[in-house]
Amino acid sequence: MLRNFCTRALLLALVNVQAVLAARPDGFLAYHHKMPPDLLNDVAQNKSIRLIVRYYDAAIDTEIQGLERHPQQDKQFKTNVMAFKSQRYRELKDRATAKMDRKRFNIDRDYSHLPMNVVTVKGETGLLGLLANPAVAEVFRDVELHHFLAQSAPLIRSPDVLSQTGYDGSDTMVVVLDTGVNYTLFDFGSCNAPGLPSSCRVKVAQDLAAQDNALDDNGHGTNVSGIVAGIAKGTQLAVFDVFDGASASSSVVIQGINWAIANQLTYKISAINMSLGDSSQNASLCSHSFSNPFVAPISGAFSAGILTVIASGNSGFSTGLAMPACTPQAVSVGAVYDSNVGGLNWGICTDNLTAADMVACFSNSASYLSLLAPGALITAAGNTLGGTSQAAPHVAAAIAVLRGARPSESVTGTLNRLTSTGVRIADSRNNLTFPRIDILAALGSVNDNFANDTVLSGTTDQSITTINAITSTQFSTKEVGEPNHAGNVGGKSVWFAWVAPAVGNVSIDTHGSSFDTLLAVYTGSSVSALTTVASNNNDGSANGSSGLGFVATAGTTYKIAVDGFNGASGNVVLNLTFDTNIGANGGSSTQVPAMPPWSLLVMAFGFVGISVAVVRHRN
Ligand SMILES: [Ca+2]
Ligand SMILES: [Ca+2]
Ligand SMILES: [Ca+2]
Ligand SMILES: [Ca+2]
Repeated sequence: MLRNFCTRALLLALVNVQAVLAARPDGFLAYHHKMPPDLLNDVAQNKSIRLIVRYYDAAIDTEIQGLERHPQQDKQFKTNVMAFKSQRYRELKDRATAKMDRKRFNIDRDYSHLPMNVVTVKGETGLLGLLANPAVAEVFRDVELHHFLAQSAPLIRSPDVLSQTGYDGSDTMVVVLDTGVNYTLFDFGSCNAPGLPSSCRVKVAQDLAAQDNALDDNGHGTNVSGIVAGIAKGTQLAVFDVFDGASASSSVVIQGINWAIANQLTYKISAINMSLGDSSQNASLCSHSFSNPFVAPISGAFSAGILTVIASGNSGFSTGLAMPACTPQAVSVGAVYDSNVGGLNWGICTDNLTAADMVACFSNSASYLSLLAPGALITAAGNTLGGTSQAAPHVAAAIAVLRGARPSESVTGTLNRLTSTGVRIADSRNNLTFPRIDILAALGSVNDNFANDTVLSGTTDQSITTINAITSTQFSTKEVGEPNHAGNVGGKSVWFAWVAPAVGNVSIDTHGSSFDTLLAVYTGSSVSALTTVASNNNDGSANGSSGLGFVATAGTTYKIAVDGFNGASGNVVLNLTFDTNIGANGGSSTQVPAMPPWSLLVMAFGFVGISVAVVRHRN
């Protein structure tokens, strides 16, 4: 009996905190799952508090999910779905807030495309009235965020890995939520106003926080925007000043995310960049924390086709990311040095030595960190800064480039490109490895489709020209109507085109490729109506490589397909040798008419470290 009593006493002690809550006449216990545990302190003595509120209705959620899974996803359909969602969220919020006691409840801010708004409630009664509303799913404090450490330092170049590709993020937009942007700078098109002149890269620039009458009163946003503009030289920008001095309210930042969702279809927004956060250390994804109001907004952006890129934070944590980088579906980004910049003291930590691809000591890391990118030291728009703030916009720009190249790819597919092709970098602090973005590798084989073939051309030197192209077939596909190359079903083809400059012997092989290849050469202008010139699966060389030869006709365009046996994929090495010795003149190389020295241009964007080589014979 006594023992039983002791056990019950212990249990009572353990539940003491809840018991106190339960004992309250106002019955907050029933709603503890909707609010941060210590929120009651904020409304003591009838104080007012501003809260971000998320509303939920299961029936609306089911309706929306059904529409988002609908097979028809053209622009008109997406526009209709977006309008429908906005309308349903409007109805949900109107219904819920109509019942509120206006003396204790005020709506401060609304988000047109999220099931959320920002309200002020007064005292325990006001808070309880809000929580008791069945449509209210949870409430968050409107926490203040800051932009991450920025340090001026001597100049290093801003890496521009896109200089050799045609893809620059054209026909996309990146939304930057920061301290604003000085769009009058040359980097943005020397604009007079957003979108003026029409070449101005910044199409939208607004203060969402209190108007400070400055384009950028800090310089942080201009640097971050400049990195995006410099890496994705074709993308447009919408830059919102979400900072009031040195801090940004979550509710204002969410306003920027809402704008991106509402305008995704208008501007083809591919990414949101948030080089901001708090100082918290989150060892795992912060999906169920009353301290993170960004879960629903970032999820909303994701389903609208927008990736939200967030700096991991500069606290030097090796086992945790800041909020909101910790949010599920956020693309969190840590920083590496882009070169040896000597020793650097960051205040919070010191790197005595630095080197390219070394993780910076300030860069927050955790097992779930998405990506690494250059973040120290980056000069952009006339300002040199270092931090995860500078790493994030490299990723936002990379996303713009990838989405510009493949606008209809899923955002999951785009992210997978970056994570699966990135260079693996070890973080010596926690012995974890993370992918450092490699935009060229992530672009994959841009010559996947027949219509996008990579044109091979080269300098001929007397009679023999050899061209080597390297590309990756990792993300390639087989098109409708595409023939089986060399008699095998394949599945991941890439296409090259080559115009024979004269009559001659052509030898093509895939020697050196990393997988069992199929090779076929065709003439014709449609993937479903091709005439086979030659094809081969295995020519007896290593790894199931392929090789073939034929006599080329002057001026004919040959379409060359490389696929993988039974859908295998990897890095393709394509070697083409053209010999005019058997040509019309029929004589030796010295009798071939001199040809103009065409400059070699192999537009093979597919794989990092593309090598293009002309082997000159018979000089
Ligand atoms: Ca401003
Ligand atoms: Ca401001
Ligand atoms: Ca293909
Ligand atoms: Ca083969």
